[in-house]
Amino acid sequence: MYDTHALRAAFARSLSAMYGTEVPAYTTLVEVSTAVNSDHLAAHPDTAERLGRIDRVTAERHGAIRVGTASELRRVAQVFAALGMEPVGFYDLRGDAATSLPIVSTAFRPTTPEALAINPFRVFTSVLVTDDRRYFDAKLTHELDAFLGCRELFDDAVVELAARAEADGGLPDADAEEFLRRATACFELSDEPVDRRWYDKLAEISGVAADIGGVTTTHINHLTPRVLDIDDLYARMTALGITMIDEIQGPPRWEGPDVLLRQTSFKALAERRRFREPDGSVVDGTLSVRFGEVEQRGIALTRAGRDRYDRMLAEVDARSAGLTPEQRNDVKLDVWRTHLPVTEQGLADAGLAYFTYSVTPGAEAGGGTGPVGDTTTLSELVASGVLERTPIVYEDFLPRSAAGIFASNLDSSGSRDASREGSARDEAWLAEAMGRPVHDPLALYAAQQEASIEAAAAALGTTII
Ligand code: OOG
Ligand code: NI
Repeated sequence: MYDTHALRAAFARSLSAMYGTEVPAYTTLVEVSTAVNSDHLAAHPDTAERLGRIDRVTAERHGAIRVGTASELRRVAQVFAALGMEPVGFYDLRGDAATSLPIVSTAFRPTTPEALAINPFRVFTSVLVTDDRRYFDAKLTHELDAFLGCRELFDDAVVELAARAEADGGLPDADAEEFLRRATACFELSDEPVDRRWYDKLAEISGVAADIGGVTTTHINHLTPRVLDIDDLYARMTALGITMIDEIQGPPRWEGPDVLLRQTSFKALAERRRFREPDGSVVDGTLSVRFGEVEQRGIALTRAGRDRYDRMLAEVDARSAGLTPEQRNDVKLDVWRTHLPVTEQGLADAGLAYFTYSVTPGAEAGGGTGPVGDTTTLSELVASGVLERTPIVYEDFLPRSAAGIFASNLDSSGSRDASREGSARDEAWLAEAMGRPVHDPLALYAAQQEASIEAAAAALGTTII
């Protein structure tokens, strides 16, 4: 029997093995990431595992996939449900000029600390907005919907096995292996010829639209390992002659705590694909849509922390127009030092980040930490050594970083007519399409923090404010 968590871990391994054969540079990236992590642990044994144990971090991956319709989304949600991965968060990447892609997205991931600890595999999943008039006119919407309506990304057998796995909390060995094999195959790059005229027509509007709606199958777009030191990773990949995008997205490297997410990527080499030409002949060609990405994760921010982060980004933008990536990084650093507390305690006291709290072993035994009053504050209990504070890791994505990763890896940025109306898509649309609720990521972190405080208060017999 494979339970849900074993299925998820096995699926992540299976996808990783498949992707390694398809994109050899991914294997290099995983090797370098593993070396960065073990060297970082050796150099900083006391602090390296503050944001995750080395075995979790080194096995950790996120993937990205893109689908075309609500019904494809519903089916892929069923596949992920079999793996204990639920939709978390709504991302609208059509937004402003900085995030202008005809898609909306969610992330499928485990939602409990226990499941995340076993295997945190997550997949950023985007769905094309085929009727957004800023990108597609009515005729093209019609053509796209007709094309997408004829294809089947996830066959009935895989969806049925997934539904059984979800209902039963796992599958017997033979069924599990069949499910894993079939589910992995759904994400392989297809050898079906690509209709050149149709693909190019969409690519003129948007590379993402072509990647999603220009072909009859889907594929895993990238698989991202996690590192403990992304600057070191960047330097090592560059030294190997692999050209990375020109900056690390998200927060800068600085002396304070890592928050949210830092990501960078390299463009994959062109991959061989077959094309069907307008005259019907099939010829070899290439497409380069898949790439390598790597990330370093930091502490989850509260609503207030996230608002501050967004204002900081806006300040960085305002101050760094026309600057080089190095100069932009200096601006970021200055903004960080001005606006963000430089310690975990500072973040906690200002209510900017999420933490869990646990009673220290000494305090539990009643040993020497002094009396705990009827009512105490969290910071007092931490300062007096009664409680230990541990950061909650950010398990989600950042729209700006995602858009930056998309944009820097597309052959063409495409075109968008901002004067036209977009079409309505929101979290409720997403939930309705999938027939499943979409979790609010901040609510998940807040509940985890709250539960730890309640448990600590009960153990100490005090009220914590
Ligand atoms: C998804 C891009 C977003 C990330 O890590 O922010 C993403 C895609 O390329 O389909 O994966
Ligand atoms: Ni990614």
